[in-house]
Amino acid sequence: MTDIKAALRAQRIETPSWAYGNSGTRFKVFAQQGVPRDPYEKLADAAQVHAYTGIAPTVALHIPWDKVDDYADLARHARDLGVGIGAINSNVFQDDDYKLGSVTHPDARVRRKATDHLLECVDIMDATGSDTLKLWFSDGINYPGQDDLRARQDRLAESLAEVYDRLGEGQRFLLEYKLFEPAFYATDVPDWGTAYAHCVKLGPKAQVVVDTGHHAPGTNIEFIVAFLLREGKLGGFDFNSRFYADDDLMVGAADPFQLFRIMYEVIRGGGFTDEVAFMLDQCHNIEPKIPGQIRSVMNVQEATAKALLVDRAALSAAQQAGDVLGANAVLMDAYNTDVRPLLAELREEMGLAPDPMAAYATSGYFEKIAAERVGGNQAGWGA
Ligand code: AFD
Ligand code: MN
Repeated sequence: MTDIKAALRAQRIETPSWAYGNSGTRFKVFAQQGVPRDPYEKLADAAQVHAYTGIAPTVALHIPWDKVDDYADLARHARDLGVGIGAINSNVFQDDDYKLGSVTHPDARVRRKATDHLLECVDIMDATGSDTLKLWFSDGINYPGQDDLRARQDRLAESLAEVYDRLGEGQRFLLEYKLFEPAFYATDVPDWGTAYAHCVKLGPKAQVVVDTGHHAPGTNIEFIVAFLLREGKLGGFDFNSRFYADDDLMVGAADPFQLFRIMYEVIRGGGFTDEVAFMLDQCHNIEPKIPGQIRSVMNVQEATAKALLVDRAALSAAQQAGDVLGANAVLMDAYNTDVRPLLAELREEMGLAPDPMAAYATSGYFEKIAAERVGGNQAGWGA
């Protein structure tokens, strides 16, 4: 059990700055009390998640939502709070110019503008010391005939190649796919195969990020994880969960068994290392922001603990012997283990409260920010 605890102690989960701002659906964004007004306050809230879980030390930024005059100062502020800047997320989906696409747009002027933004994100990586650029393109078309599917792939490849060549030593980009939305007929990076193919062409600094909310219902995500790991192309995760589409629910909330199976394939495939970025990408609509992130981190931790409990020797023996029920039983034994006592023990050994949710709830932090953060512009969509 000591090696499992050591592995759990070393786990790192990154929270997204945009999780702490107001967010919602196209129908309504419900503003909440105490929401940050700027990236500095977002980092303060993210630092609370790390303070209570002990395994969430980095925060992903989103540009321009987290634009500041001095990124080195922002990185210093993060360090003073006990956290660090993680992945830099580009945003080529909210400018009016991008209505018909960004890097795949038919107009070369728009493509140039979008690619320049991606290059600016690499400049910010240099300033913050981030090693990871996350690229998600909302690019796509709504009607057959609207644009040329193949030409859009050519444009995408051209922009990706320019960004790839700009990456410095130790830097990489993670290309994210999403089946649909906001485009309704064809999305230019819709699935893992498209992302994988572009990354293979570009080289080792280009990898795929699996956003668990971005697949068709019933997709076997752990198969994708196993395959990408085997190819050295699993750059990381954007964890969340969904019942129907890209619902942005707390990871593990909709299907904890799937999260366990994903974490099992990560561990089995040798991906439980710093090479794979375990990031949350959840914009909660009605959940209180900080507790929603704490619970999400705990859900990943619980799935990981269960996956680490799998008796790999017994499983392999049963698989070799073609013992269908025996092999399944080995996996289910681990999944059905209540790991909460183990995690509570680990937290106490780490000098943390055994129940992070209860500890945060009674800390008074929410009441403090609700009282202090009055006025100003609350961060949210586009902020
Ligand atoms: C949206 C996109 C995608 C991306 C995230 C941050 O769907 O998941 O990773 O914004 O840009 O959720
Ligand atoms: Mn994502």
